[in-house]
Amino acid sequence: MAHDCLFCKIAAGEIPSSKVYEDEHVLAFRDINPVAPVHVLVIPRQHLASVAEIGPEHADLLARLFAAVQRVAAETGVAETGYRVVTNTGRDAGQQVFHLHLHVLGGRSLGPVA
Ligand code: D5M
Repeated sequence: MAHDCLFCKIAAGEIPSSKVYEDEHVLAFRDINPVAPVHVLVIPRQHLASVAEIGPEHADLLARLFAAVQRVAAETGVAETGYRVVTNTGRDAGQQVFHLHLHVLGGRSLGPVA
């Protein structure tokens, strides 16, 4: 657990969240500031600051993250209608929380990317 990391604290249950899915390696919870009817964050329990810290040793973890994305999409009803997966990396992307997270967005037509 990284010192003073909000999402590590959520993963540890020290800060409450609206959980959608969890297992040994991955947690998914609703974004506190949703920008779409479905807006869920999928995070690894392991602390990685962003995409920039992913290496070959994280291949299994990435597969688990995307398996969780598929489950979240199914459980929130957007698997059929479609959804977007976004991960912000660094300043210009507007990353606010430096614990790797995938935004799963859906429930409305999302339009073109950026
Ligand atoms: O996105 C960080 C996201 O994290 C942003 O959409 C708000 C969300 N957030 C912040 N605090 C919480 C808590 N406590 N619960 C749920 N969601 C939260 P970024 O990609 O870093 O800009």
